[in-house]
Amino acid sequence: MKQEIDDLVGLLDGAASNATSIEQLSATSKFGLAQAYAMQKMLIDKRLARGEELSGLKLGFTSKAKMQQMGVHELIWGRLTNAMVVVNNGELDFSKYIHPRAEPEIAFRLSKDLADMNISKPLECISGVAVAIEIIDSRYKNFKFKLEDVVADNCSSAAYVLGEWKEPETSVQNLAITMKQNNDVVQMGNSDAILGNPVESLLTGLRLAKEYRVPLKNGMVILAGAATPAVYFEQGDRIVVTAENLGQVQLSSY
Ligand code: OOG
Ligand code: MG
Repeated sequence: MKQEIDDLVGLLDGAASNATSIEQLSATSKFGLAQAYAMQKMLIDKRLARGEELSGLKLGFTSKAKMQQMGVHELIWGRLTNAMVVVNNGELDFSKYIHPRAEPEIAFRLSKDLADMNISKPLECISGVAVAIEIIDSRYKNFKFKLEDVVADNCSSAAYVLGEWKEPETSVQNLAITMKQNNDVVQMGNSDAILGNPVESLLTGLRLAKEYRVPLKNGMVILAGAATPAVYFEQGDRIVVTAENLGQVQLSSY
Protein backbone atom coordinates (compact mmCIF):
# COMPACT_ATOMS: atom_id res chain seq x y z
CA MET A 1 0.00 0.00 0.00
CA LYS A 2 2.74 2.43 1.01
CA GLN A 3 4.61 1.76 -2.22
CA GLU A 4 1.43 2.16 -4.22
CA ILE A 5 0.69 5.54 -2.61
CA ASP A 6 4.25 6.70 -3.30
CA ASP A 7 3.82 5.67 -6.92
CA LEU A 8 0.51 7.52 -7.26
CA VAL A 9 2.02 10.69 -5.83
CA GLY A 10 4.94 10.25 -8.23
CA LEU A 11 2.49 10.07 -11.14
CA LEU A 12 0.86 13.36 -10.10
CA ASP A 13 4.22 15.03 -9.58
CA GLY A 14 5.44 13.84 -12.97
CA ALA A 15 2.25 14.98 -14.70
CA ALA A 16 2.64 18.49 -13.28
CA SER A 17 6.38 18.66 -14.04
CA ASN A 18 6.01 17.41 -17.62
CA ALA A 19 2.65 19.08 -18.41
CA THR A 20 1.21 15.71 -19.41
CA SER A 21 -2.18 14.52 -18.23
CA ILE A 22 -2.80 11.17 -16.52
CA GLU A 23 -5.83 8.93 -15.96
CA GLN A 24 -7.86 9.57 -12.82
CA LEU A 25 -6.12 7.75 -9.98
CA SER A 26 -9.49 6.62 -8.60
CA ALA A 27 -10.12 4.67 -11.83
CA THR A 28 -7.56 2.06 -10.83
CA SER A 29 -6.78 2.63 -7.13
CA LYS A 30 -9.04 2.81 -4.11
CA PHE A 31 -8.22 5.50 -1.60
CA GLY A 32 -10.35 7.67 0.66
CA LEU A 33 -10.45 11.38 1.37
CA ALA A 34 -8.06 11.27 4.34
CA GLN A 35 -5.58 9.33 2.21
CA ALA A 36 -6.04 11.89 -0.60
CA TYR A 37 -5.09 14.74 1.75
CA ALA A 38 -2.07 12.73 2.92
CA MET A 39 -1.08 12.30 -0.75
CA GLN A 40 -1.48 16.03 -1.34
CA LYS A 41 0.94 16.68 1.51
CA MET A 42 3.44 14.18 0.07
CA LEU A 43 3.10 15.86 -3.33
CA ILE A 44 3.80 19.32 -1.94
CA ASP A 45 6.61 18.01 0.28
CA LYS A 46 8.34 16.91 -2.92
CA ARG A 47 8.11 20.46 -4.24
CA LEU A 48 9.36 21.90 -0.95
CA ALA A 49 12.28 19.45 -1.02
CA ARG A 50 13.15 20.88 -4.45
CA GLY A 51 13.39 24.35 -2.93
CA GLU A 52 9.89 25.76 -3.27
CA GLU A 53 8.38 27.49 -0.26
CA LEU A 54 4.87 27.32 1.09
CA SER A 55 3.11 30.60 0.30
CA GLY A 56 -0.42 29.95 1.52
CA LEU A 57 -3.57 27.92 1.23
CA LYS A 58 -6.46 27.86 -1.23
CA LEU A 59 -10.04 26.86 -0.86
CA GLY A 60 -12.00 25.23 -3.66
CA PHE A 61 -15.65 24.57 -4.37
CA THR A 62 -16.75 27.39 -2.10
CA SER A 63 -19.32 28.51 -4.69
CA LYS A 64 -22.24 26.66 -6.28
CA ALA A 65 -21.06 27.83 -9.69
CA LYS A 66 -17.77 25.93 -9.30
CA MET A 67 -19.40 22.85 -7.79
CA GLN A 68 -21.82 22.62 -10.67
CA GLN A 69 -19.14 23.15 -13.29
CA MET A 70 -16.93 20.36 -11.94
CA GLY A 71 -19.54 18.02 -10.45
CA VAL A 72 -17.85 17.98 -7.03
CA HIS A 73 -20.02 19.23 -4.20
CA GLU A 74 -17.69 19.36 -1.22
CA LEU A 75 -15.37 22.12 -0.11
CA ILE A 76 -11.71 21.23 -0.70
CA TRP A 77 -8.42 22.92 0.13
CA GLY A 78 -4.89 22.87 -1.20
CA ARG A 79 -1.45 24.33 -0.66
CA LEU A 80 0.15 27.24 -2.52
CA THR A 81 3.87 27.67 -3.13
CA ASN A 82 6.02 30.57 -4.26
CA ALA A 83 6.63 28.82 -7.59
CA MET A 84 2.95 29.39 -8.42
CA VAL A 85 3.18 33.17 -8.14
CA VAL A 86 2.90 35.29 -11.28
CA VAL A 87 3.28 39.04 -10.77
CA ASN A 88 0.35 41.29 -11.61
CA ASN A 89 0.43 42.19 -15.33
CA GLY A 90 2.93 39.38 -15.71
CA GLU A 91 3.15 36.50 -18.17
CA LEU A 92 2.46 32.82 -17.87
CA ASP A 93 4.46 30.31 -19.91
CA PHE A 94 1.56 28.36 -21.46
CA SER A 95 3.79 25.44 -22.45
CA LYS A 96 4.26 24.54 -18.77
CA TYR A 97 0.57 23.64 -18.39
CA ILE A 98 -1.73 20.93 -19.68
CA HIS A 99 -5.10 22.64 -20.18
CA PRO A 100 -5.09 25.68 -17.91
CA ARG A 101 -8.20 27.52 -16.85
CA ALA A 102 -8.53 30.94 -15.22
CA GLU A 103 -10.94 31.89 -12.46
CA PRO A 104 -11.60 35.05 -10.44
CA GLU A 105 -10.63 34.94 -6.77
CA ILE A 106 -10.46 37.07 -3.64
CA ALA A 107 -7.21 36.84 -1.65
CA PHE A 108 -6.42 37.57 1.99
CA ARG A 109 -2.90 38.27 3.28
CA LEU A 110 -2.19 37.05 6.80
CA SER A 111 -0.97 39.55 9.38
CA LYS A 112 0.57 36.99 11.76
CA ASP A 113 1.60 33.39 12.09
CA LEU A 114 -1.26 30.93 12.48
CA ALA A 115 -0.02 29.96 15.93
CA ASP A 116 -0.54 33.54 17.14
CA MET A 117 -4.01 34.04 15.69
CA ASN A 118 -7.32 34.45 17.40
CA ILE A 119 -9.67 33.22 14.69
CA SER A 120 -12.69 34.76 16.37
CA LYS A 121 -11.24 38.15 15.29
CA PRO A 122 -10.73 37.69 11.53
CA LEU A 123 -9.90 41.35 10.87
CA GLU A 124 -6.88 41.05 13.14
CA CYS A 125 -5.67 38.00 11.22
CA ILE A 126 -5.20 39.83 7.91
CA SER A 127 -3.10 42.72 6.66
CA GLY A 128 -4.78 43.10 3.30
CA VAL A 129 -7.35 41.92 0.77
CA ALA A 130 -6.94 41.76 -3.00
CA VAL A 131 -8.58 40.63 -6.18
CA ALA A 132 -6.77 37.68 -7.74
CA ILE A 133 -6.68 35.29 -10.68
CA GLU A 134 -6.16 31.62 -10.05
CA ILE A 135 -4.88 29.36 -12.82
CA ILE A 136 -5.99 25.79 -12.29
CA ASP A 137 -4.65 22.93 -14.37
CA SER A 138 -5.94 19.51 -13.42
CA ARG A 139 -3.34 16.86 -14.00
CA TYR A 140 -6.16 14.51 -15.05
CA LYS A 141 -7.26 13.84 -18.62
CA ASN A 142 -10.10 16.06 -19.83
CA PHE A 143 -10.01 18.03 -16.56
CA LYS A 144 -12.26 15.34 -15.04
CA PHE A 145 -11.92 13.93 -11.52
CA LYS A 146 -13.64 12.65 -8.43
CA LEU A 147 -13.31 14.33 -5.05
CA GLU A 148 -10.35 12.18 -3.90
CA ASP A 149 -8.56 12.66 -7.22
CA VAL A 150 -8.68 16.44 -7.15
CA VAL A 151 -7.67 16.61 -3.48
CA ALA A 152 -4.61 14.40 -4.11
CA ASP A 153 -3.78 16.64 -7.10
CA ASN A 154 -3.54 19.65 -4.75
CA CYS A 155 -6.91 20.88 -5.97
CA SER A 156 -5.65 21.56 -9.51
CA SER A 157 -3.48 24.44 -8.23
CA ALA A 158 -1.11 25.75 -10.86
CA ALA A 159 -0.53 29.51 -10.56
CA TYR A 160 -1.99 32.68 -9.08
CA VAL A 161 -1.75 36.41 -9.60
CA LEU A 162 -2.53 38.94 -6.89
CA GLY A 163 -3.84 42.46 -7.47
CA GLU A 164 -2.81 45.41 -5.34
CA TRP A 165 -3.33 44.86 -1.61
CA LYS A 166 -6.12 46.97 -0.11
CA GLU A 167 -6.68 47.79 3.55
CA PRO A 168 -7.89 44.83 5.63
CA GLU A 169 -11.08 46.74 6.48
CA THR A 170 -12.06 46.90 2.80
CA SER A 171 -15.40 45.13 2.46
CA VAL A 172 -15.31 41.96 0.41
CA GLN A 173 -19.07 41.46 0.62
CA ASN A 174 -21.44 41.82 -2.29
CA LEU A 175 -18.76 42.89 -4.78
CA ALA A 176 -19.46 42.65 -8.50
CA ILE A 177 -16.72 40.60 -10.20
CA THR A 178 -16.02 40.35 -13.92
CA MET A 179 -13.50 38.33 -15.85
CA LYS A 180 -12.39 39.29 -19.35
CA GLN A 181 -10.57 37.10 -21.83
CA ASN A 182 -8.97 39.46 -24.35
CA ASN A 183 -11.80 41.85 -25.22
CA ASP A 184 -14.72 39.69 -24.12
CA VAL A 185 -16.39 39.51 -20.74
CA VAL A 186 -16.45 35.75 -20.11
CA GLN A 187 -17.73 35.60 -16.53
CA MET A 188 -19.68 37.89 -14.23
CA GLY A 189 -20.38 37.11 -10.60
CA ASN A 190 -20.60 38.40 -7.07
CA SER A 191 -18.25 37.82 -4.14
CA ASP A 192 -21.15 36.61 -1.99
CA ALA A 193 -21.27 33.48 -4.15
CA ILE A 194 -18.24 32.45 -2.04
CA LEU A 195 -19.82 30.83 1.04
CA GLY A 196 -22.19 33.80 1.35
CA ASN A 197 -19.21 36.02 2.25
CA PRO A 198 -15.51 35.45 1.37
CA VAL A 199 -14.58 36.06 5.02
CA GLU A 200 -16.21 32.68 5.75
CA SER A 201 -13.72 31.16 3.37
CA LEU A 202 -10.83 32.86 5.20
CA LEU A 203 -12.08 31.45 8.51
CA THR A 204 -12.59 27.99 7.05
CA GLY A 205 -9.06 28.09 5.64
CA LEU A 206 -7.58 29.09 8.98
CA ARG A 207 -9.50 26.35 10.81
CA LEU A 208 -8.37 23.73 8.30
CA ALA A 209 -4.78 24.93 8.54
CA LYS A 210 -4.93 24.47 12.31
CA GLU A 211 -6.53 21.04 12.02
CA TYR A 212 -4.02 19.79 9.43
CA ARG A 213 -1.05 21.68 10.90
CA VAL A 214 -0.30 23.68 7.77
CA PRO A 215 2.37 26.12 9.00
CA LEU A 216 0.83 29.37 7.76
CA LYS A 217 2.96 32.40 8.48
CA ASN A 218 2.65 36.16 8.54
CA GLY A 219 2.47 37.41 4.92
CA MET A 220 1.10 34.20 3.43
CA VAL A 221 -2.05 34.17 1.35
CA ILE A 222 -5.46 32.51 1.47
CA LEU A 223 -7.40 32.23 -1.79
CA ALA A 224 -11.12 32.11 -1.02
CA GLY A 225 -12.27 30.10 -4.04
CA ALA A 226 -13.77 31.20 -7.33
CA ALA A 227 -17.09 32.99 -7.45
CA THR A 228 -17.78 31.91 -11.05
CA PRO A 229 -16.98 28.92 -13.25
CA ALA A 230 -13.41 28.79 -14.61
CA VAL A 231 -12.65 29.39 -18.30
CA TYR A 232 -10.17 27.74 -20.62
CA PHE A 233 -7.79 30.11 -22.30
CA GLU A 234 -5.29 29.86 -25.12
CA GLN A 235 -1.64 30.72 -25.54
CA GLY A 236 -1.40 34.47 -26.11
CA ASP A 237 -4.64 35.29 -24.29
CA ARG A 238 -4.94 38.06 -21.74
CA ILE A 239 -7.13 37.57 -18.65
CA VAL A 240 -8.34 40.56 -16.64
CA VAL A 241 -10.37 40.23 -13.44
CA THR A 242 -12.02 43.26 -11.87
CA ALA A 243 -13.75 43.37 -8.50
CA GLU A 244 -15.66 46.32 -7.13
CA ASN A 245 -13.62 48.02 -4.30
CA LEU A 246 -10.54 45.93 -5.09
CA GLY A 247 -9.49 47.05 -8.56
CA GLN A 248 -8.03 44.90 -11.27
CA VAL A 249 -5.55 42.09 -11.80
CA GLN A 250 -4.17 40.94 -15.12
CA LEU A 251 -2.23 38.11 -16.70
CA SER A 252 -1.02 37.37 -20.22
CA SER A 253 0.21 34.08 -21.55
CA TYR A 254 2.90 33.35 -24.09
C1 OOG B 1 -10.58 22.35 -8.50
C2 OOG B 1 -10.16 23.64 -7.86
C3 OOG B 1 -11.33 24.47 -7.41
C4 OOG B 1 -12.03 26.84 -6.77
O1 OOG B 1 -11.71 28.03 -6.70
O2 OOG B 1 -13.19 26.45 -6.61
C5 OOG B 1 -10.96 25.87 -7.12
C6 OOG B 1 -10.93 22.50 -9.96
O3 OOG B 1 -11.93 23.13 -10.28
O4 OOG B 1 -10.20 21.94 -10.79
O5 OOG B 1 -9.83 26.28 -7.18
MG1 MG C 1 -9.73 28.47 -7.27
